[in-house]
Amino acid sequence: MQITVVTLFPELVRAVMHSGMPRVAESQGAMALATVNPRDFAQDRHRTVDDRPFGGGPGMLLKPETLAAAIRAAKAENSEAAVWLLSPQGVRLDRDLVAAVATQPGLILVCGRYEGVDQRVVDALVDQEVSIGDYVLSGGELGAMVLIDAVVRRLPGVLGDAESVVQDSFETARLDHPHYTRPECWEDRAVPAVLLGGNHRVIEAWRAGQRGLNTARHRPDLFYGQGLDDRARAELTAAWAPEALWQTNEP
Ligand code: 9D3
Repeated sequence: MQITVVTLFPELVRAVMHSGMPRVAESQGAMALATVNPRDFAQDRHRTVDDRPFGGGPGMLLKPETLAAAIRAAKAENSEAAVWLLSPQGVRLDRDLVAAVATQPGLILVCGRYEGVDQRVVDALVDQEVSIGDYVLSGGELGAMVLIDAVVRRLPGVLGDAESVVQDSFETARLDHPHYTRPECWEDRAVPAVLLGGNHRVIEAWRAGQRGLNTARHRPDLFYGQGLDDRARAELTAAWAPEALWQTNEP
């Protein structure tokens, strides 16, 4: 997937994106990241990219000419990509949106700064506005990085087997089960005995039950989304009556 970020702070985007999972994805050829800086399209000797809003009010806006030139340059090198503007008034980013965009050949992410962008550029060149949540950020860059990190994890072949399992539980709308490492007893707190037994079928049933409980408690919207379905019932059974599972001692 080709991702082009239109930003006044390309070094910020590159620093974060060229580490961790996005770097793995780039080295595998699953993702290619480029940046386009509106400042490179400024005409005057001060390389101006912002201007005051018509009608008054606080703050500055990104000028239409330089922002549009940058978006058009991004489209020229990433021709199959939709143009998304990171903006507080966009649709909320969620796992469905991440999953949908992960199947696309390309994506252009436009980062606003200051008070925002000239509306005519949005009308002319932006396909969709996307927000990462109801809080105020200083600009779109952190939103773009959140989106890229989430999308990269969904690209085929980027994650190893171990992490794909975690991805599965997320994909199927469950929170994680609790995790424990050595020592078996730490400050009078014991690791759940089921994890020490080595019966992997039972351990997986216990973990599924814990994921169900965790989800029911912290995200009832996810757990009860389609009512109390068969899967939720099975998880609750595993969580509340584990001894029924422990007695089936097949390895
Ligand atoms: C305090 C300024 N606000 C006046 C009511 C408007 C405003 C303008 C620009 C608020 C935030 C921003 C910059 N934010 C983003 O570009 C942004 C963002 C966000 O603020 N929250 C959640 N997701 C996103 S994605 C891009």
